[in-house]
Amino acid sequence: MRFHVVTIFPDFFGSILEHGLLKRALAAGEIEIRIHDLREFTDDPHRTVDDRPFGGGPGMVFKPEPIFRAVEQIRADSADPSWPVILLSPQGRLLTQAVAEELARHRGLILICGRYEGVDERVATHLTSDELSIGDYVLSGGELAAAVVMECVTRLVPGVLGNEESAQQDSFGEGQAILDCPHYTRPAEFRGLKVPEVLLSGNHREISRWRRRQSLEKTWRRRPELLAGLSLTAEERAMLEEMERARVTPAPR
Ligand code: 9D3
Repeated sequence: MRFHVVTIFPDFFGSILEHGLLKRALAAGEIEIRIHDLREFTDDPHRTVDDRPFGGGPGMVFKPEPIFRAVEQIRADSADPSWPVILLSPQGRLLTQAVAEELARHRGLILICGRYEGVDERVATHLTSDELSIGDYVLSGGELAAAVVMECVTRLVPGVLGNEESAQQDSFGEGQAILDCPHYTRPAEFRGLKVPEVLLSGNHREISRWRRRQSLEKTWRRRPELLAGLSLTAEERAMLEEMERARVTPAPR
């Protein structure tokens, strides 16, 4: 998988490439990441990437020419024309695990990071194949979002994760979205806080029942909209009915 990133902050990506999964995948040659400084694709002495919005209003807008030039040069040098060109913007469709799985099927991605108030709309309509947002909150630009896309797509590249950490086991993999159960490690008692007895019991049937119940309860409290997408066993449906009956106040946490 080859990622191209177009940004006005090329240095931003330094540390994320030097840690954890991305570092490992880069070292193993499973992925390549090429960062392109948008200002290199300007042609004026001030290396101007933005301008005032037509129609007036506050803020500045990324000009189309440097972005078109950057993508055209990336394509000419080292990208397949079929690779998606993705604009990271608050107006994009939401990045989900399903979207990441779809992106991971390509051999490469070209990611364009916006900034300021926005990007000239002709970039979205005539250059990019997709526009993605990572969630309903305001960031100052697309750089963090591009890093998020690279991280979650890289985890899906075959060979990047070992068997043990296989992406298939993730709670948001294969359409089964349920929150994870709580985890504990030693000590069995910490400042008077005890690990649930069942986890120390050695009874593996009871342990998996407890974990499933905890997962369901956490999902029911915090992300009830996810429950609709689950295919539940009779036992799990019974657990949920019990929670409803107990009318445990949907509390924070
Ligand atoms: C004034 C209205 N704002 C649009 C909702 C302006 C605006 C806010 C934030 C324009 C650009 C930005 C910068 N954000 C991104 O480029 C961005 C983003 C985000 O803010 N949230 C979630 N995902 C993304 S991906 C890129």
